[in-house]
Amino acid sequence: MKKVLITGFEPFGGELINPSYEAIKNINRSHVDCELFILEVPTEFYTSSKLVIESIHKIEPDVVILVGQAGGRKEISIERVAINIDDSNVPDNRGIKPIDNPISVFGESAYFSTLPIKKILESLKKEFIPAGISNSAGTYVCNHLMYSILHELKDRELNHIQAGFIHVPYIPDQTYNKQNLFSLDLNIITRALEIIIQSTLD
Ligand code: PCA
Repeated sequence: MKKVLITGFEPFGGELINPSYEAIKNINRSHVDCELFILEVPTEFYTSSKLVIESIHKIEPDVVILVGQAGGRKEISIERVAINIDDSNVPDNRGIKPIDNPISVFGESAYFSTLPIKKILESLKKEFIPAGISNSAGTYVCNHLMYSILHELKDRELNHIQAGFIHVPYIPDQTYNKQNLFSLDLNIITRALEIIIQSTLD
């Protein structure tokens, strides 16, 4: 049976929850045909990637799906690419606020997701879940984690491990006191992640 590592983030930016972690916790293991490992990751530039890299070497998964919150987005965003830059105007949960910093001095300018992004999109659309391909994971902790993992897999020649990043919108618990902000039900986000796992494995 294939092994899938799926990660979600701790809350950040004053939020009490992060829908990425809430959703991965809710995944119904009988809906996915794999051995599933879930991991909560701190919203911190350097510790996030260190922790996930350690877990990859320990678990030796076939697939790594990184998930994060993108408040304000109106669909499940299947990220296409991570870029070699940390640039933030808000501090991470450790107070770190890098400006124009390359993530890796020797790394490529960018790495593409190795998940089947178009196939995933089609599978989500078939179940009427709002979804799209995104061409920017930003320059904050999510992009940092996606870049670092794809760099590590390339650098260590672990090309058989598929990896990529999914951004999810807010859930209603986070938007009742914010005006005009889109949210998606937690059960829909959870279902989306089950579909993403399954269509990557199929
Ligand atoms: N979203 C942030 C970092 C943690 C998270 O869930 C981002 O998009 O960079």
